[in-house]
Amino acid sequence: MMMRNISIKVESGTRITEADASWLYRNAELGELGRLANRVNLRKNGNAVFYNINRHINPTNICALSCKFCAYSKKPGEAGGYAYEIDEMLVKAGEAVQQGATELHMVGGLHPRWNFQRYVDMISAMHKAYPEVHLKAFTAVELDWMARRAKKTIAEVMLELRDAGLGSFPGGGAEIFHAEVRDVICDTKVSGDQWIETHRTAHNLGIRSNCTMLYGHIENYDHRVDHMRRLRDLQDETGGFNVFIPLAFQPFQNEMGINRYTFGADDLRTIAVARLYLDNFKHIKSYWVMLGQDIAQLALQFGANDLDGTVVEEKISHAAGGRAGMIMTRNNLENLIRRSGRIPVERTTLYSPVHDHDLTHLTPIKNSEIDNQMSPDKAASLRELLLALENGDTTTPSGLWKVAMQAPLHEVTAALDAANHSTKQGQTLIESVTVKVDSSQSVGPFTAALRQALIQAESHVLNDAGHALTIVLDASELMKPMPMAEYVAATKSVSPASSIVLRGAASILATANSLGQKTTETLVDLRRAGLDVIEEATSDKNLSNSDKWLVFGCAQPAEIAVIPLITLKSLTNAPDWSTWADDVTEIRTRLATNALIYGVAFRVADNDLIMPCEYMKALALTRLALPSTVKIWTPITGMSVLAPLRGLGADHTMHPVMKLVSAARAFGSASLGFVSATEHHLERLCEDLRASGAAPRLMCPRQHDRSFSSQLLSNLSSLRHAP
Ligand code: V47
Ligand code: SF4
Repeated sequence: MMMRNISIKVESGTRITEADASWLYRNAELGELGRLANRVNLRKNGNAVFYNINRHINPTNICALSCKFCAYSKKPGEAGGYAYEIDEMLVKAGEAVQQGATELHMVGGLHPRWNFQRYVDMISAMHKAYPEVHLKAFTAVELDWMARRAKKTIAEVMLELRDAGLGSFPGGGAEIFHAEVRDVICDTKVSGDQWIETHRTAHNLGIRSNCTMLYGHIENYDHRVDHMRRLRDLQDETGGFNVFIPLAFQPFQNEMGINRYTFGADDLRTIAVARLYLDNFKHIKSYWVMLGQDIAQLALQFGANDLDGTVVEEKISHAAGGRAGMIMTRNNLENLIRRSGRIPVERTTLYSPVHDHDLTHLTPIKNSEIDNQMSPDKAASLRELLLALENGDTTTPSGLWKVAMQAPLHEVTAALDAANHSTKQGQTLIESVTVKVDSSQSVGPFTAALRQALIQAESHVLNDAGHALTIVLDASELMKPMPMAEYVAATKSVSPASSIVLRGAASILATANSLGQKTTETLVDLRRAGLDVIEEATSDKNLSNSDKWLVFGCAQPAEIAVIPLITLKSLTNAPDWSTWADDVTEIRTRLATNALIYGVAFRVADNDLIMPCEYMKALALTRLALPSTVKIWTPITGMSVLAPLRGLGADHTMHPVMKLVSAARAFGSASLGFVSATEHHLERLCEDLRASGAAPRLMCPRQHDRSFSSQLLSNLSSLRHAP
């Protein structure tokens, strides 16, 4: 009801209130919120997404203040401190101009020995050398510092800098305005009111500026909304802000004891709420440096219309653990934008297209993207297909292919929400914790290694959990001529309560062939030895479809469950939607006759270039196209391919891929599948899942014959959630 009321307000151009924004933050379904924000953005900015060619130059990291969140600053004399000479800055600026930069972004610490003239000289030298480049420099905090040192008013300082060649002010130093937070994280900085007053002064002098909000530390949603309210009020008064930039907190080396990145779901929510609440702002920036490229791209579907620039040398977030890389090329930026279905437009600092012909792309979209981009006939046929999917009707591979190729992401999520799948956004299942054993050694050492692995898994993850984890054996590694059943039996004897999974259908077929057996006979033997599940391996993609389904088909009478895999591969510039559509259709058909399809795993092919937007669309469509009775697993490893954020959280910060995992819930992901006991730091993973608003719940394959010990059950109670 509340969402409906807010939607009606937004659609009719009525302002939403602080209470509405706060409600959206706390209660809105992410998919629905994103759709609304996306519509508002399309209406304001059309299909174009801005980027710019710029370079950051941070003149010094030596700073008189000690903000608690800042990993960048150094005290005078402290190791690692630096202060560039103006000549050094000119060299950097020259390189940037060579590479086509239209903007230099300069902010830094409050150097105790720099007087105001130094800043004026800096701007003046840069402007004289490169008059065509826009100089966006100095935060309200630095301006206050200069004014106090020079005993001038802020307005005087601003005018002198402008006369020297400064173009506009960036949005830094805003952090969170509310005193409850500001007094804790940066009590010596200018107050929220002073920050606002400084930007008011700039706007009144005709100098435009940006504004930011640092979120994801100790603030709550009300503090964020209060922050945005003050910005909206000033924008009403002056209209002088170019853009709003939410800055996701980077959690290293701070004095606040926070070691968690913001979750993707929170990043996207923040972009969307900002787009809806800040109705008097034309632009919302998805700042890739803080968000990571993956979430930054998704944010373009949640209300953002600007990716910022090439950046080149960014020190503030990287000192604090930012993992996004420092440089982005024009090609990268354009690719991220194009592959999210938008049109890249290079902009100036003040948001005009650099090339006149790009103006034509900036046409607002009044109705839906479908209506805007297709003939009425095509749009009607696409709608019909989406409706069929929503109703659970069978769809042909070519129908699926067409939807995947043509439907914008949000049309798919709308159908997914309407289909009302049993998948609850709040829940993330872990389909059992797994132990993997090197099965390429002979049975004796293998058994010893298995014991060791179980002991380690227990101590590492589940304490005294009892031997009831899932054990995954890589079928392709088992010794030749393959006494597979022997290994399964050995595994069962070491750990009778565990579920045993063989990964790799091809090797099972090869075993049957080498033993001169029928596939069914081999599978019956394996079942007798204790095998519970066959999981398709990535390497099974070399197997023909009929051979694969021969193995899976024979598994059913042997009472072995199967987990087929859908791998999203890429063609030159897009996912291979055709193969994906064939795979989904095949599984859908098989589901009608095979009751032992335990789940369907969905992942991106290793080393393949699939974009987060494409992954989410494929996930939502896969969920839509398969009956809700079958679970879809989105393994962490299958998602980490997307993000350049590699590594498995071994440093005990948040699992880097968790940014995507939390966002994927809005696109139909409810299960991570098997999670490896050693690789994934299970306790931290569960803690992160909970912090991201999900309730992790541990499942076990073959529930009907699982025999968890009471010890295990009590140890796992913290992972459990009432169904
Ligand atoms: O004010 C400091 C933030 C800001 C961390 O105007 C941190 O176009 C995250 O304002 N994690 C400076 N953020 C950067 C800034 C900016 C960046 C890009 C574009 C524009 C623009 C402005 O960086 C500071 C502070 O809020 N910051 N430490 C941190 N650990
Ligand atoms: Fe200094 Fe800025 Fe860091 Fe605060 S955030 S300590 S003012 S460099």
